Amino acid sequence: MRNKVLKALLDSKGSFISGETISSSMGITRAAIWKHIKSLQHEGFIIETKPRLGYRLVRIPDILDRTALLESIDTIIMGRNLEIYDIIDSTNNRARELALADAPEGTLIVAETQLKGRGRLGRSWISPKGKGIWMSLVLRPDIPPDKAPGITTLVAVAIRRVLNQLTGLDIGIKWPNDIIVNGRKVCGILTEMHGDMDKIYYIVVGIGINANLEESDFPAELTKTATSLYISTGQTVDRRSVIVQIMKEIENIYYQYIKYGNFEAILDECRRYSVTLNKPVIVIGRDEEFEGFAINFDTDGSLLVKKQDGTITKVISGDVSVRGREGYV
Ligand code: BTX
Repeated sequence: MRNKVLKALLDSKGSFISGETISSSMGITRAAIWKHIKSLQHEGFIIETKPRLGYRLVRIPDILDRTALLESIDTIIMGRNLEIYDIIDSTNNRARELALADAPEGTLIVAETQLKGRGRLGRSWISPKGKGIWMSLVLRPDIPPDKAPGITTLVAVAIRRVLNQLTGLDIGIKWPNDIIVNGRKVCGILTEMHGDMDKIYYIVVGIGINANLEESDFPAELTKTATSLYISTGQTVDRRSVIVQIMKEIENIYYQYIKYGNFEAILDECRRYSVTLNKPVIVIGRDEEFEGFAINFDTDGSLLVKKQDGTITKVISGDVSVRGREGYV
């Protein structure tokens, strides 16, 4: 009922809607509606009430509300099957669980906080409550498994576009999975795949965006390498708009790619905004570490690194980290 009352307010798009209209369309008493209005106000929704005119939704609070988010998402597939959690271990875990239970492509899991947010190679991802965007998207691309790393590239390109459009900041892409502002990580992408030799069953793309975190939200060891949109612009961002626009942008780029297989344009955009290319880098693998110069991306999105002896090594994103020789980027 609470969601239905909220939906009626959202549908009237900033105009007044009378208690009578809501009550007759929903078949509940005006007293019951008043009770839900009061509880929505209590949650932080700003609702103006006027005798004879009724109710008007003035502002949605910065909580990730499923009804409000679904109302704003204007995609056909991405994010239409949506779960929102206050607390979760990891949105990637839940997405994987749903993917294994046949959840459709585009299923999106969002959480206010994660207790076991994770990065690549067993690293952890801090996810303070209500400050960031911690979400995972289920994809089922009909492409060969060796093309799966391209999905991370595509998502990075989509996120870079959206964050740049929303904040005007210079946003870079650090190969293979980080989004960078002022030399620091503002977003990380964790792509996990389940498939066999020749088929992908599903891919879960985990996206962590430091939206409104303050300096004090980061542990001391991250203050030199991590930042947030809020720290970089001095303004809080509306997390809902960020999610809505990212879903739209991923939908556009992803289906273009799946349909026409044109990865070159995506790679070109990635090259243009890369903070990794044309720099000395250190490649840290499980068993070895080497230095070289990042010269280009290969057609599959892997990184081509020229070693000092002139040989060129193809670095595949799976299990390596890349650091700039001068610092993090
Ligand atoms: P990564 O392995 O490239 O980065 C992890 C490293 O980044 C950590 O070891 C730490 O040094 C640093 N770090 C941890 N938390 C943050 C943060 N909030 N901001 C900046 N740096 C940080 C990157 O992995 C991929 C991260 C994906 C996170 C999303 S959130 C939703 C989804 N669920 C989940 O468990 N993971 C993904």
